[in-house]
Amino acid sequence: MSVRFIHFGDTHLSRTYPSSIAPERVKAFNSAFRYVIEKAIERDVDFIVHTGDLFDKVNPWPSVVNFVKTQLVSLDEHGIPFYVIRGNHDGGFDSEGVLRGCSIDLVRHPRVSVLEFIDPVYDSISHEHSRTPGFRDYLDSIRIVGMGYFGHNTERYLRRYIPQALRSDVDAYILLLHVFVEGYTAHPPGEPYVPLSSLEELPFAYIAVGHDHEYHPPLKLKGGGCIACSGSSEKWDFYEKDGKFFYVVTLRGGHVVSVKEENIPSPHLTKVILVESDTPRPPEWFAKQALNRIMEVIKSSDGKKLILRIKFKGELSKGTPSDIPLDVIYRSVERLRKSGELLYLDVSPPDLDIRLEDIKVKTEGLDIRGMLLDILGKEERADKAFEIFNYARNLFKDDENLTRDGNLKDQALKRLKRRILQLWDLSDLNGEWS
Ligand SMILES: [Mn+2]
Repeated sequence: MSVRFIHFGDTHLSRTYPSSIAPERVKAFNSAFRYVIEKAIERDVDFIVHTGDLFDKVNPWPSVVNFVKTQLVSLDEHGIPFYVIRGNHDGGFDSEGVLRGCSIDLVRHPRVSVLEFIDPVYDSISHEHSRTPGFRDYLDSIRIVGMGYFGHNTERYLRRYIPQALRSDVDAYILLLHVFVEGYTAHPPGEPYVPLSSLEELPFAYIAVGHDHEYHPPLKLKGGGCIACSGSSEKWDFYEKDGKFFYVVTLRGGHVVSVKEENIPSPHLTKVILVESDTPRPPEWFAKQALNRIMEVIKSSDGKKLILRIKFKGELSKGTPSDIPLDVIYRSVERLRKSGELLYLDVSPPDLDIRLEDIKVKTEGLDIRGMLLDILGKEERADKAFEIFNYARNLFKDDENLTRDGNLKDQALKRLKRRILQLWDLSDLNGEWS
C-alpha cells in the first residue's frame, strides 16, 4: 500500500520578534502554517507530521491558539491526522526535569480528534496512552514514534522508549525528533545532539528531524531508511537562510520512494545588509552606501514587505562610529516606511575599526579652561575652577584613590573638599562639609 504524508516543523507560532512589528510577524508565521495545512488538504495527504516548536512560547497569544484550533478543525473535517511532538519552545519540562505546562495542550479541542500529541513521558502518565508511550499507529500499518525534546537526556530516552515501540508487525516505522543530529544537521558546541550513527541502524523508514531551522536535503541511511530536516517555516531571526520548505513523503511497501521539498512563501523579506569596506572610509560613505543598498533590496523585493538590519564593517578614515549620520538613513527611508514597503529597519552595533590618533587629538584638544570661563564669566573664578579640575583629575589618575567602581575613596574625597574650601577661603564651613 502507498501512503503520502507531509513533514514540517519549527513553525514558532506567536513569534513576536522584532517586537515593534509583533502583529505583522505573528501573522506571517500563521500564514506559513496555514499554507502547509491548505496544501495537505489540497493534495489529500494521508497525514501530517510536525517535528516540534509548534509555538514559539509556552504562553502563546490567545488569538494564535484560536487560529491553530481552527486549522485543526479543518484537518478534522478532511480526516487528516496531525502528529506532533514537543520542541524546546513548547515547554513541557522545567530545568529540573519536572513535567510542566506545554503549549500543545492549549490546542486540544472537543471537535478535534485528528490531533495526536506524542510524547513518551506525557503518554506514560495518561489514561489513554499509557500502554503506547511515545508512539501512535496510523491504520495499523504505520507506527509513528515521537520523542520530543529531552535536551542532554535525549539518548537516554531514545534507548528507553524506542526498543519497546519497535515490537510490532506494521509495514513501516517513522521517527519524529526535535534535536540536532551530528553528521546531518548543524550541532553548535555545547548544544545537545544525537549522533547519526546511533540512528542509522534502527529500522525507521523515515526519520523526521526538527530543531535545526535550516533546511537539509534528505539523506539515505545505511539501514535503508531516510532522514530529513525541513527547517523552520518562516525566518525566526535575521540570520536564517532565505527559503523555507515542507516535505511531501511517499512510502510504498514500507519504504520511502520519494521525498519532495516544496517552498513555503513569506509576506516578508528579512535581510541583513552588510556595508563593508576594505579600505578606510569616512562616516558619510557608510551611510550613503547603506542607503544605496536599501534601494537595491527594495527593487528586488517582489512586493514583499522589508525587515532590514544594517551592519557596518571595515575601518573609518576619521571620526568614530557615532559620526555615521544614521538620521540621514532614517529620514530617507521615511517615505518607504509610510508606504508600508519597509516594515522595520535597525542598525546593529557597528563593527568598525577607528583611528585612535584622531580620537586622542580630539579629547586632548578640549579647552576646559575656556569652557569654565564661559560658564563662570570671570578669569579669577575660571582659574580657581580649573585648578580644582586638575586637582581632581590627578586624584583620579592614581588607582590608590579609587574604589572598585572607579569612584574616589573617602580619603581622597576629603582631600578634594579641603582643597576647594581652601581655595575659596571657606574654611569656616569646614565643620558642616567634611
Ligand atoms: Mn525551533
